[in-house]
Parts: sequence; structure tokens; C-alpha cells
Amino acid sequence: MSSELLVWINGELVPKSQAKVSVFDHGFLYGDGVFEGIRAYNGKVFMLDEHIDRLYESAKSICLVIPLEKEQMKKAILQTLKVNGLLNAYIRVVVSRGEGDLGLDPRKCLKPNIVIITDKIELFPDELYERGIEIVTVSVRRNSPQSLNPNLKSLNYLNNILAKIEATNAGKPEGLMLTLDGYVAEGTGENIFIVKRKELFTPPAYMGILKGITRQVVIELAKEMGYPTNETVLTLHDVYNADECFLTGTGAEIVPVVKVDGRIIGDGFPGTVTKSLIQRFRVYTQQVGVPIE
Ligand code: PXG
Repeated sequence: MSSELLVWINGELVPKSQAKVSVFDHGFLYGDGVFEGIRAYNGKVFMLDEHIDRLYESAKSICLVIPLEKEQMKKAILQTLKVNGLLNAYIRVVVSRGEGDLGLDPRKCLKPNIVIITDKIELFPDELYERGIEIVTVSVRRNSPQSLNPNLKSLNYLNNILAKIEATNAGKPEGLMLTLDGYVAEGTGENIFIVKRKELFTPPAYMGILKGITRQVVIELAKEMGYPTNETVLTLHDVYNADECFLTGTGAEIVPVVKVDGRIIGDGFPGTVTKSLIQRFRVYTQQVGVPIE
């Protein structure tokens, strides 16, 4: 028996080395498709319904009809985790427009390709969560909702990739993206929060950000823990003068930020509110979710 990971492609489980789609797929040719990044903790898929809903909303928005009911998609994800024996995992669901000709016209693509990849989760080093990270504002702006809505999780991630390149060129692990107007938007694959006098602030979804699922979980946990939470327009001035700052995302979970553009945030260490949210989030992810079995 092979120890190779199995990838779900259009209803079949295929060994990783043979998991392929056509070069004529418009996902490859044009970034025409949608995706989701999901995590499983302790044998349970975290926020599965929310991720599935977002995937289908992204697809609807680009007129891509996913040839699978939501329930079937969920079953396929759970099945893929099960055959790969994964209890803690990163799950990538991709739905591309499918094979077409060399023109843009999606009507030529008759069948979307659905791919579910499950793999071991690569955790960031613990040190990063204990010490916090330094981020920089990048010059590339978050694309405007009028051109390509950031709520649409499409295969076209160049906006974020360019921002990531800029941050890493500056020697920093993450970049802070602004809106066209210069307001704080989000990280390249994470949402941003600041804490001031034990109150949380995060940019509202209408600013042109991805409405992160981790962001929503954090908002709810914070409310439960008695921290008032506000979705408000934020400037860099607000961030520089925050008591605490952190990023949220499926991959990153909650990462403390201790320096932004050379300005030390608070006392330069992960703050008490951030640390308590990290702790609460870790417990929560172990408890809730859709069981793989
Ligand atoms: N903003 C953007 C632009 C994102 O792509 C988030 C925020 C956080 O959203 P969630 O729902 O994950 O809390 C994302 C997340 C990864 C990864 O490995 C995540 C994303 C894209 C690519 C990789 O965590 N999107």
C-alpha cells in the first residue's frame, strides 16, 4: 500500500503524484475559479459550513455552478480526510472553471474541476506566537470591491502575492495592505485587529476585505469574554498607537503583531487581550467542528 496522500478529483481518490488537471483548465490559464482553505483539529473540521457557504458564494458570484450539492461536498471533504488518516489537517478545496479553449469565454468550459487536497498542517513555530511578529505596510493596495471584490475567494490571488513579495523583500513575514483610499484593509492572507483600552477594533467588511471566518470567530469569542468589539474604519495612525495588534486566519490562527512599520506596538510584546484570545481560540478549535468519522 502506498503511503502517498490521496487527492479527491471529481469524485475519485488519486495518489498525489498522479493528481493532475489539464493545462487547458481556465483555472490555470486565467485564474478562473474559487477556493477555500479549511482546517481540521482533533478529528473535527472547524467551521465547515461557513467555509462551504463562502465557497458556494464565491462560485455564484463568478457564475460558476459547482456540480455538487453542499452536502456532497462536505461528505467528500470528510471522506478525503478519513482515507488519508488525518485528524489535524489543512484542507484546500479548489473549483476551477474547467477545460476550455484559449479564449476567455467561460461558456466554452463545459465541466468545472473539483479538487480536494488534505495534508498535514504546517504549524508556524511556537516562538512566533510567543514573541509576536513585525509587519510592514506594502505599497500595493488591496484591489477595490468595484474591480474585484475581496470577498470573492478566487484563484486570482496576485494582488495578495504581490503584497507578500513586497513584505518578504523588506525582510518581514507579513505585509499590511491598505484600501485604495489608504485605510487599513488586511494582511495578505489574514485579517487585522487592534486592541485599545481592552476594546477590539477591526476594519468592517465593506472596506474591501475578505470577511474572514477566523475574524468572525474571534469577534464572537471576544464578545463572550467581555471585550467590546467594533468594526470601524482604521488608519495607520490607529494601528501605530494601538495597545495590541494581531492577525487572524485559518492558517495563522491568531498571531500577535508587535511592530508595524518600525513602530513598536504597546510594550513590544504580545498583549494580555491577544494572549487570552489565543488561549480561548485554541480550546475552542479542539472542541467544536464536524467529526470526520
Ligand atoms: N484575508 C485574506 C485576503 C485571505 O485570503 C483571510 C483574510 C483570513 O480568512 P479566514 O477565513 O481563513 O479566517 C484570508 C484567508 C492559509 C491561506 O493558508 C488563507 C487564505 C488564502 C491562502 C492561504 O491560511 N485566505
